[in-house]
Amino acid sequence: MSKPAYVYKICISGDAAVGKTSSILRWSEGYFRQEYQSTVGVQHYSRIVEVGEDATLVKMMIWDLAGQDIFKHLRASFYDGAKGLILMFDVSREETFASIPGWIREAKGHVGTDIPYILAGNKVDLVPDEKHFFGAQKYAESLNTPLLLTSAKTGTNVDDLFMNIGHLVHERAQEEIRRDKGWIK
Ligand SMILES: Nc1nc2c(ncn2[C@@H]2O[C@H](COP(=O)(O)OP(=O)(O)O)[C@@H](O)[C@H]2O)c(=O)[nH]1
Ligand SMILES: [Mg+2]
Repeated sequence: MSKPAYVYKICISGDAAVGKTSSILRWSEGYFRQEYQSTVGVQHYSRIVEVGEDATLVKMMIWDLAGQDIFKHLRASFYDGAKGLILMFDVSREETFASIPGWIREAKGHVGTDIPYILAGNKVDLVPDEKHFFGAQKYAESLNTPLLLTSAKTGTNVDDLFMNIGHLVHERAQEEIRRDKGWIK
């Protein structure tokens, strides 16, 4: 494969055990790991994908952070330079959805600028008949951000999740380039 034209850092955050690491592994390596292994510190995974109308090759670097509070001191460098954010909760545990505003505040505080983000309700395989997860759809609309219902276990919407944020980030980056060149104000 040829070289990517851009490299984008994208962070994924949310409470412990919502399925962040499983989702990244499903997307970047195509498998699901059943046993629980909590992420220690920061890890990253990447994949080269095509985005935009002209199928530009971009490398998406997904940064994964352990949700545990003891790692709070790592978070400034975790968010540094991020171009996009995935906020994940577990549709079978409402408290993980309740934590989302806190995760958004934390990311905004560290990143400093307004970056595209996307909401993901993971583990839909556990509650397949439910349609309204704690008002998540309304909440996403109020933030003007997409909500994807995913399952790292079955693979449902996982590709869509990462491609969606990839597109948003690429669009934003292209917009910034045009602005820098003075093509748009
Ligand atoms: N049923 C189900 N289990 C999942 C899913 N995603 C993750 N898990 C399980 O949830 C636990 C926590 O997942 P993990 O990816 O380590 O969560 P993280 O702490 O957010 O990185 C593990 O036991 C996974 O196997 C999913 O979509 N469906
Ligand atoms: Mg993890």
